[in-house]
Amino acid sequence: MGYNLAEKIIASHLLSGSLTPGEEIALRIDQTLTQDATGTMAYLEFEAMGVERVRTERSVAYIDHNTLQSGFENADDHRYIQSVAKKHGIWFSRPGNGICHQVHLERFGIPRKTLIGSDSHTPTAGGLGMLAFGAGGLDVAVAMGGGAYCITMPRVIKVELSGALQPFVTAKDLSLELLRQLSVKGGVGKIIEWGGEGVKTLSVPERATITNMGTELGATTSIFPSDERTRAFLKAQGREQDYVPLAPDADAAYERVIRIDLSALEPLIACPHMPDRVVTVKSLSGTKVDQVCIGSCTNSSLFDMLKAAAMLKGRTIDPSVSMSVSPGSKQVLSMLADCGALSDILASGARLLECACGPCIGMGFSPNSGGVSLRTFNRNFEGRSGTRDAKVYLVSPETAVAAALTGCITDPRELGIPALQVNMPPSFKLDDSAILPPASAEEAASVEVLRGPNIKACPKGKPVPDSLSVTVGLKVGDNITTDHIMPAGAKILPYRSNVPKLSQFCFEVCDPGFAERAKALGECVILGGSNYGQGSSREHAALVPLYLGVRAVIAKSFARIHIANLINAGILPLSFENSDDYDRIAQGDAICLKNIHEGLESGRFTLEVNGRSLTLLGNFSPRQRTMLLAGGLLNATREGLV
Ligand code: MIC
Ligand code: SF4
Repeated sequence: MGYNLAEKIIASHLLSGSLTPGEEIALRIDQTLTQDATGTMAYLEFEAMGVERVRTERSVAYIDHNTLQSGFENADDHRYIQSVAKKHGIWFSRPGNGICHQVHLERFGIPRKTLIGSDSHTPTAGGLGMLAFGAGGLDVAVAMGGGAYCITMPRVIKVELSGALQPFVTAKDLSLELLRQLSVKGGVGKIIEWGGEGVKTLSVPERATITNMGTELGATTSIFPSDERTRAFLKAQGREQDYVPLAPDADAAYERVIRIDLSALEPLIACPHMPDRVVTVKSLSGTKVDQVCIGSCTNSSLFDMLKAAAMLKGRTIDPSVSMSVSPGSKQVLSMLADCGALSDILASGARLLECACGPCIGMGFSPNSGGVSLRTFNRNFEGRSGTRDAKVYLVSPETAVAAALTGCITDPRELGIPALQVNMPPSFKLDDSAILPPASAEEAASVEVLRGPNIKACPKGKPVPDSLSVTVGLKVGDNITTDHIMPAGAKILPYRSNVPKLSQFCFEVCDPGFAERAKALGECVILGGSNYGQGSSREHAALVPLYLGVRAVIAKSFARIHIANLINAGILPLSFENSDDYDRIAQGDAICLKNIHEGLESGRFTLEVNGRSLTLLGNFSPRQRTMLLAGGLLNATREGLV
């Protein structure tokens, strides 16, 4: 049997395990990336490991999330990341240079290589034929130190594309269509591989939009072949030497094949507050819109910006709409300026924001109270925009501009604008002056690491005990995101390196009293529904509960990166054998878990609650058992156990 794309890269990077789905595999990692909101913690963890110089082929630290400096915190963290990167062999992308995924695609991604990043949208690089995973900061720190990245071998599904996108229908609509079909849980445990004749019609930035949003499906990663379009993109980036072809073998096998005819797609929109609440734009036609945002790692390429500019040229946005445009990188912004498209955007009445995540993570530009915001982003979780009662919809740049021009949700095909003719340039503007190289090995010793007062110690994991008698500190429902567990936004993000302060906001969206209650309880467990912890890779969604005394999370099912982060933190994640048992436990109940150590071996645990005995499951690999018994990955690494 031949190999598919994912198997080819996995086979060539496999350190242990086999390509059997469900088995734990250890992969050699060629490249890593971090961003600033998760990076400070990742580099503190890296420092704690005592490795002098990164052992990857390329590691890059980006500053793109915490760019509002309304106090010393973010500026201090940026200085820390810059100095620690310089000392340990890591490239540093300065604030203003762009969003990590966009810049990595432009300047560093290489087909057939492996990449892990402390950001859940790291699979964006799959648009270039890279096998790229979002991971917790600690996993990235371990990979920087030359350690393996361990995951459960996923099943690989193929999406076979035919036809070609019609005018005003985009790669974003294709992503939304897959979310409509599969839901935010549909990709869990799977790699999504894109193939078929239709692939040739998609440029690398369009492919990157699609692999970016594979994260919203819960997929382990997504990947496109590396072909002549990939070569053309790399050549235009002055990196043709990085081109390597990648195609599946003719007899490659897939768990399932989904067929999509690109020609049959139409503009789609995801409704509040989940990326899979997808309907046609037409069906919401006429809904009043208050705000429109174009940007984020999903839709901020030069291609996306040029399309938006072409639609805005010579037109003005509706006076009732506030519109922002955040180009994905300095390269995109300066090329927009050079060709005059930036003037068209500004003349339309849109506001230019810096090349950063910005409104996507609530770093400014929050909507008005109860406002309707149409965004070209990838997530619309409740409260994420910074305005609790805002209604955020996810759309393509074309649909976003249509709403900005008319003041209400509008199918862009109905504007009467002729089909857009936007071609990628034969060469991009190359200026890497905002990417600082690390110090040489000789100079490194004299580089001082600069730490500000916002950096506080990381909480220490405790070994999982043999029995646990605690209270259910919180009960939540299905699809709880990491934005619920550990909210972000301009007010909270500056405390990412200060867990005690950050802990005040834990679960604030669901239950503002949780943090105080957990502290009063001393130790507790959390009860969750299905797909618990979906969304971001932020390990703070595990570290903060650890700090608050959470010893176990019992849920119907977990999202991939979050369950890894819980285990890395030494928090026991267990699921129900019978999911109806979820209804038999209430917040405030006293529970007792006995013979946990035996359960770690057998995969079965007994929970006593309200006079009943319930069975919980937890199938851990030997490595995961070691981590849980050591109180997390950092302890296990320090003790030389993994
Ligand atoms: C996000 O989109 O939620 C983030 C902010 O980029 C996160 C990382 C973080 O929380 O710092 C992600 O996607 O992993
Ligand atoms: Fe930044 Fe938003 Fe992308 Fe996360 S999803 S990396 S916050 S742009």
